[in-house]
Order: sequence, then structure tokens, then C-alpha cells
Amino acid sequence: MLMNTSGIETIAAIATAPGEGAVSIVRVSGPGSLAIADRLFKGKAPLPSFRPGGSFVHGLLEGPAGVTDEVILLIYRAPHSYTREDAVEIQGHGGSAAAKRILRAVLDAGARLAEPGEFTKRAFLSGRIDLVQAEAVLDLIRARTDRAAQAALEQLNGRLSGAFNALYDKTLVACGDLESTLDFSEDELPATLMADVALKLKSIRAEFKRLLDSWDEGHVLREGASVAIAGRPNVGKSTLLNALLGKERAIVTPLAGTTRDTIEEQITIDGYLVRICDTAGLRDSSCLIEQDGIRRARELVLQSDLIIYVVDGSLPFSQEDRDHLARLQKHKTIIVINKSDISINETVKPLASDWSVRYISAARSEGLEDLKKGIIEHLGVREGIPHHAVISERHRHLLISAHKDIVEAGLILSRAEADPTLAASRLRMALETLGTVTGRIYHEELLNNIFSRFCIGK
Ligand SMILES: Nc1nc2c(ncn2[C@@H]2O[C@H](COP(=O)(O)OP(=O)(O)O)[C@@H](O)[C@H]2O)c(=O)[nH]1
Ligand SMILES: [Mg+2]
Repeated sequence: MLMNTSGIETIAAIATAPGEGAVSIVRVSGPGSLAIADRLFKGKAPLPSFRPGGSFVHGLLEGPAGVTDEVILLIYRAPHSYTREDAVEIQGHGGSAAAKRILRAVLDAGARLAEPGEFTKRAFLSGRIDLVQAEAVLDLIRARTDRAAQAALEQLNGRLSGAFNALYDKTLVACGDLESTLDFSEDELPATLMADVALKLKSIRAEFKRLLDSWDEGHVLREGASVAIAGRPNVGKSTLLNALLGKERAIVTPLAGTTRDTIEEQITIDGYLVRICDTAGLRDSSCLIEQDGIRRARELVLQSDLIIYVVDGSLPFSQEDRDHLARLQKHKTIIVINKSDISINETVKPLASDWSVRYISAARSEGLEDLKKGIIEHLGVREGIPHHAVISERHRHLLISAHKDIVEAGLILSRAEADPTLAASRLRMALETLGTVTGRIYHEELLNNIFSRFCIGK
């Protein structure tokens, strides 16, 4: 294994996706990268290790068994590379066999196969990016919509890290203020100082809230929102799914009990991924298959981010609908009154005062734009607002914990016998948690947790 005196190994991996493609890239990073390139690359002089960073050269790659591929070699010199180490990228012909041949030659020449996410982990350990930015790399790779990609890019550019750092710095200042009170004896403690810290904590809490509020959107951006279409049989649930998809996905018939299984499809609304699920109509049925479909429908309704409860608007509002709605949460439900092309029964109209209601004709695709707007509103995402970085589940978890300590510090200070030392120690705890968000403080397990989700080569 090629090592230099620092003991850092040189790692290599195929960076392109498996399968057929025009070009495949093998990435090599670490102190031995250029020496490996010198050994394998046959092309015009000078040798790769004499070439400047940021240059590329065309030639042949030759392993012990002869010519491996015709390649382009890209040269990076520390610290101007993804990892901040010396690195080379070898662009060969596409296809998995060609890429594997190059990788094998590189490994034979002294590199070690990289672990998942190891290149990005090195970028973090070298201080080029923080942990929040490293997570953004994964988000970007996984992004399935333009909006998700844009949010990941914002995060990669450091927008979210900036917000976390500002929060950290403000807390640090408040903590320092409190710790400075230790220099005073109790009776000469300046009264304004405590009031000042209390004010600072209040503004910090507002900042926490702003960040925590972005979680809903972050969740929808990363995983997509789950929306279940539910309601009694024959109200037009499957017709609505088809209309939203713009294709005949679910079977529609005038017979009640047509849909027996749940059908999930994805649509994009305003750049957000929405997983939309058509379900079996809710009713008492003696058919075993239908019963199972109804059980699944009920489960799905419980798990979904949002429920579209469809009512046949041409019929009187029924007791069964009333019973089903009684089990649903208003803020997670949109009542869709369908078949508005026939007529709207007077008995469904009072619903509008209490619930979020949309009138549509699924069969004629009328009212769908308004319904889509309603879906976006209900998911806690802001329609039409420019992209911005949003927190993830890990950030949320840590923010909630740090927020608790900040609140506790505030409470301690508000007591008649305020104890600045105790409050400061709470703020220290909050700082430690906040430090874990961006990776000022980290432990191996945390890094493994994050980087093991990456693919090899990233
Ligand atoms: N007039 C009218 N009929 C509709 C509309 N939506 C659905 N239907 C009809 O209602 C019946 C049941 O539709 P379907 O989508 O299978 O209902 P589901 O059981 O709730 O999935 C079919 O005959 C549809 O053509 C609508 O907007 N207007
Ligand atoms: Mg159906």
C-alpha cells in the first residue's frame, strides 16, 4: 500500500454509475496519486507528477498485463481538489468492464479501494467542507426534483451552515457574558448584564424556531410527501388519481369496490415530489379481498402526510362520511367534493366552513390546479418562494435538544436567585450539541453514520 510519511493512504474507486455509458471515471486521491499515475500512464512527456494541477493529458493506461484503456488523465494538486489532497481522475471508456480494468490497475499500483463516501469524508476532515455541506452532497445525489437539487446546492454552498454558525456564535457570546459575571462578587453584579443576556437568549430562540420551521419543507423535499386519496366507494378516487397523473393508471368503473389494492404513483407539484396513493373505498364489505384492501386503506390514511378525502358532491352528505371525517385531523385533510359537473348537493356545502374544501370534477379535470395548490399549502411548504436551505432530520433532532438547554438557561436566569454559573453550563451543553451539527465536534460513529450512506466513489 502506498503511504507517505503522514500515513495517509491513497484511495481509489469508480466514480461513475455502473452500467453502460460513454465515459467512466476512476478517482484516485491521496499522497500517492501522482506516483501511481506516473507508473501507469503512458503518454507525452512530462510525467504526470511533473504536470501542473488543473491540467489534463491524453494517453494510454498500462497495467502489468499490458494496455488497459485509452484515457484522459486529470491532475489535481493539494489543496486544490475535492479532498484537498493530491488526486487524479482517469477517464476511460464507459461500461463496467472498462472501468473495473482501470480500477484494478490502480489498486495493483498501490492504492486501496475507497470506502463509501470516503472522498467526501476526507473533504470534511481536511476542513474544506463542514458536515452540513457533506450531507448536502448526498442530498444532491439523491435529489429527484429540480427544487430538491436546488435546496441541496444552497446547503452545499454553505447557506445552512452559515445559519448554524451564527446560532453557535450568538450562543457563545451569551455564554461568555454569563461566565464573565464570575469575576464580580454577588452584590456588584451589573443588573443590566443579566437583562442583556436574557434578551440575547430570546433572539436566539427566535432563530431556533425559524430553522426548526424549515423541517417540514426539508422532509418533503428529501423524501417527497405521501398523500392518500380516501373516501367511500364510487366517489371518484381512482378517477382523481388518473386525472392528477394525466394517464389511465387506476381502473375506473361505475361499480363500487373496483379498487381493491392501494396504487402508488409519483407526481411533481411545483417542484415537490408527491407520492400519491389511491385506496379501496371505505365501506363494510363481505368480500375478503376488498376487506383487506380497506384495511390497507385505513393504515395508509394514518401514515400519510396528507389525506384527500373525496366526497360525491352530487349525493347527500352521508353519516358514513361524517364518521370517517371524525377520525381525521383537520390540518392534515383536504375534503374534495367531486362530480361538480353534475350538481352540488346542498348538504355538502356546510363542510366548507369547518374544513379545507375544494370542488372538482375529476372526470373533466376541473379544479385540479386549485387542489394542487391546496396540497402544497397543507404540506407546510411555501409555494413559489425561491429555494432556500432547509434542515434535515438529524439537524432537527440536535436543534430540539440544544433548544431545550437554551430555554432552561433562560428559566434559570429569570428566577429571583438567578445563578449565572448554572445558566452558563446549560449554554455550554447547547454549544456542544450545536457543534455536532456542523461537525465542529464529531466522533467516529457520527461520521460513519453519515458517510456510510454515500456510494463508493463519492
Ligand atoms: N359525472 C362525474 N362522474 C364521475 C366523476 N368522477 C368519477 N366519476 C364516475 O364515478 C364512478 C366511480 O369512479 P371511480 O373513480 O372508480 O370511483 P372510486 O371507487 O372512488 O375509485 C365512475 O363511473 C366514474 O366515471 C366526475 O367528476 N363527474
Ligand atoms: Mg377506485
